[in-house]
Amino acid sequence: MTETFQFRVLATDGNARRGEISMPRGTIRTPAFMPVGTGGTVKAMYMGQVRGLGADIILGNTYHLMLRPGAERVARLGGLHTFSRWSGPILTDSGGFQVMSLSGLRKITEQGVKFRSHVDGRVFEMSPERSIEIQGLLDSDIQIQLDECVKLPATLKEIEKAMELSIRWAERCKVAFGDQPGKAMFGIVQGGDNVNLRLRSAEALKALDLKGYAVGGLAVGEPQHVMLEMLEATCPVLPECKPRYLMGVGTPDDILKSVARGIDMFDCVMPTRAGRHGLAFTRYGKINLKNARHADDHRPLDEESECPATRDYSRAYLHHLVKSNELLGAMLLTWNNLAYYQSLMQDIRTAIEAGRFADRSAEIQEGWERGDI
Ligand code: PRF
Repeated sequence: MTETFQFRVLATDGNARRGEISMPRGTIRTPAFMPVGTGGTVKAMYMGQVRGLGADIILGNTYHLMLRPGAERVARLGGLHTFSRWSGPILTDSGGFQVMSLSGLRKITEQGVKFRSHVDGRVFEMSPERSIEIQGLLDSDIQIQLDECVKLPATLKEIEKAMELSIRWAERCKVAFGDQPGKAMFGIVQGGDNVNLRLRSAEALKALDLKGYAVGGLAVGEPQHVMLEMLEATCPVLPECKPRYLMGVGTPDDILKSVARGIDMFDCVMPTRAGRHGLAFTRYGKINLKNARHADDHRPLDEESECPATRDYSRAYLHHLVKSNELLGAMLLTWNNLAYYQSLMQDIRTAIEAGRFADRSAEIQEGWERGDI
């Protein structure tokens, strides 16, 4: 642990990087997966369980927390770490993407975004400066610039306009963030599915000399090969000595392929949300516990796992819980899924260190394809 925010690349294997972010609240081993704790909770999990699975950092959302319970209130209650009882680093998303995907009636101007809350219909305004102020009130360790993310497909003009606006907002966020040695503010590369726009965005942000770079505007409707092409174009332009965070991605397969292209950090609702919908991620691929074929299956999801949810409960019991809409079903499957994601990240980190990332990726993919029966 250190007083200042630092990133070191410890090993590389092809374009894959094994690194470490050190900051006052803890060390983040990369490639890292950040469980999503939108409203100050990783749904259906105790923070102790999340930590126990090996998560070094979790994500929180400016948008949700500003609406409820309110950023000033969280600050009065001691900040998000004290409030939620997570003592490690927290990264907060800026709210731009959630405004686009969740709120009703929104208006984007040079000044910022104006939107209607999905909670109670109240109208809010958020400038890049206010987003950083809120993230500060939450006491977020890694803050993210306000951006405009367009859903794909979109016209070149729409993508370019949002990308240019995001660059200007990055500059304003950098000024608003100021000099905070123990914390970081990341910029977001935008540019949709266009390589030239991606390169322009990455170059402009690089010139701002930020402490880290997110890649946004992907996994928003385009096929996987397009996302990977954008990463292949973008990552080589970003500084080698700064962490790279692919926002809102993804499936275990997306993660393997993005690490191979130089991404260091991920977040996604997939393991937590899928867990609440009866879907389990395992070494053998995805298992839908709603399916009647599990009703008499006494086997656990994976008897070799160290996670109690994965190792100790029969598929028949999990099927029963899911079918009866029991809270414990969501809890056990979320636990299993986050355990799988964290074990995948550890597997990836070990493989990069050993210089066998490509081989290990192929083995992992074979496991998913082979299945368990
Ligand atoms: N911008 C922000 N948050 C995000 C995204 C983005 O483009 C995405 C896109 N996958 C997920 N979360 N601010």
